[in-house]
Amino acid sequence: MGETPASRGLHALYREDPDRADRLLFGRVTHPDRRGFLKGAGLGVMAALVGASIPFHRNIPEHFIPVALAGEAVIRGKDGLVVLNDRPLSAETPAHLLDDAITPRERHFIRNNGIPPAGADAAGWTLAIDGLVETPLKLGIDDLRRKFDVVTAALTLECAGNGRAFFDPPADGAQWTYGAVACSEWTGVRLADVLKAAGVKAGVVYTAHEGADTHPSGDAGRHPISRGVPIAKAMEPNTLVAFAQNGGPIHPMNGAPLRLVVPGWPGSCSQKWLTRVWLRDRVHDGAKMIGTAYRVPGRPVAPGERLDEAAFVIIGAMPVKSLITHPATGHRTPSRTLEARGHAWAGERTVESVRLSIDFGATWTEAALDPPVNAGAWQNWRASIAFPGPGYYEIWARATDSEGVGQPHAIAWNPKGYLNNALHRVAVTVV
Ligand SMILES: Nc1nc2c(c(=O)[nH]1)N[C@H]1C(S)=C(S)[C@@H](COP(=O)(O)O)O[C@H]1N2
Ligand SMILES: [Mo]
Repeated sequence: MGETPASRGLHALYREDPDRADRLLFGRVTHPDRRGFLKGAGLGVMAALVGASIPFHRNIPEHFIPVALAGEAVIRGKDGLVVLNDRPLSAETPAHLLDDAITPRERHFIRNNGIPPAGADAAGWTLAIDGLVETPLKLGIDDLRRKFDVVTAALTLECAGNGRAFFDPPADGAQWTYGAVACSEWTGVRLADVLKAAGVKAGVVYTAHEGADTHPSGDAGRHPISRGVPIAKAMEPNTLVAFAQNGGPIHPMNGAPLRLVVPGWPGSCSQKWLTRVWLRDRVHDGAKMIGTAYRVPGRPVAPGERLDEAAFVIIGAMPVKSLITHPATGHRTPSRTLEARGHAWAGERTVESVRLSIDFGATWTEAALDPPVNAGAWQNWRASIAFPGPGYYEIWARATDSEGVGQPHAIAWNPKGYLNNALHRVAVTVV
């Protein structure tokens, strides 16, 4: 439970290695003859980020950062997200902006491992279902709508690296604090129905997912990310192939026009810009499935301990966690009472209780906790808090799941900075 590390900022990224920054953010390749000339997909990405076409794009100098993106993140259709930048665009939502029961599209975090496709078009989109199936399918989004039950569900997505910023010793990767989690309402079809239509052959063990984004290296043969899930997880009724978010189009950075939503598992299983799901007779070995990606040691380890790759296991269901979305940390108030509220979720389990403490964990009181609106949705909680007098307080929240497993006070350290579900604390000063 450490300090929020200062974001390095886009400018720092450009200072360290401007060519790499260009490539990571915009897929912009510096040509020796026309240095910095931005075109094609890179231009599309920049236009999508600033929210308009760029009439004078030919004048853009090399290593240029649109002022709209510098400092405070201003991403078209996004509100108040903080850009992290050691990878292709990643942006998280401050906890107090996640106050809504259903996360608005403009506050859903963004985690890109590659260069998003520019101008992804719903009309021409196709999803291939192949591998170990009776009948390989190619389906447009209209086919999905027409041939299968269309369902809507509030589904929690959390990056497995959420909370990595607090690791000590630090872990490489996007330095998420609390805000790589969201629960939007997704509309689409059940992946199970689509796979059944193709006919799942005997011996299928795992799915393999592919999307239309491209690798930051520019190598067309490499996927930025291609993960999968055990076939049983793919066949669960709340694993969706989604074409709408909160009743409207999916945000371009959240995978429009088609994505998977696999609630309760690492966000990385929910392939964005989904073009293909293939079925395999073994655990998928695509990009970010192998080595130590999205894996944790199979046993507790000491902070900083070095381990053999063989000691790592693939992350499945995410652990129990809670977030305080009101008050915002740093809240100052003359009032001795306030209503605290937030969300809690527990992978494939439900949350049984959320308890709050204002005395650094000496005593705890139970918050009022709603059931999930549907399987896979986070649960909302609220509690009235009374402070004994003026001074500095911390509100601590601790959720316990349906199996009696609670959030830890300290991080269960692991080398890649995954699964930090230590309890959330916010500072409140009563004046
Ligand atoms: N095609 C594609 N799908 C992807 C990713 C990506 O980089 N490319 N990132 C994954 C990761 S690591 C996470 S946490 C979620 C984040 O979804 P979001 O960006 O919509 O919040 O998308 C997943 N799906
Ligand atoms: Mo992620």
